[in-house]
Amino acid sequence: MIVRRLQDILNTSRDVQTETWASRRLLLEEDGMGFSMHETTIFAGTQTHIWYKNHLEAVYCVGGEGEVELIETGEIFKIVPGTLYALNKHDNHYLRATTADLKLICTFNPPLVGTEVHDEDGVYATPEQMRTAQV
Ligand code: 9YT
Repeated sequence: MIVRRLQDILNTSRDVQTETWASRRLLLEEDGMGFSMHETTIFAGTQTHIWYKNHLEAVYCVGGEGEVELIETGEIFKIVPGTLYALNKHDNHYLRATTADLKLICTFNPPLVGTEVHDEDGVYATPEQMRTAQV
């Protein structure tokens, strides 16, 4: 059994930060679960372009306030605690935290390998690309 606490991974390679978010990667591919699970904070007042062409992601909001805008249709979905959204169609979108940091629990299939961050199109590299190129 794996038992891991947030405090154990802060300031390690499992603690990945960009200008708009911090992702604490509690489970990764190497843990062998078939998915990864992260505690993610989206910083208030920011917008992130996301397009997971190589992954499915489900996101459950546990704090804060924000919205997802689907780029193809312009639809906007409010995200508050208790909201789940699943990117079952590899949806191209903007994620915004509005008045307060958004606190999210995120799962990825296939699991992230480690230090993935979005490329210029909002995409995370495939596990194979991560392993071979060390993106
Ligand atoms: C919701 C979302 O995709 N935010 C960006 C960070 C990502 N969740 C991650 O790598 O943990």
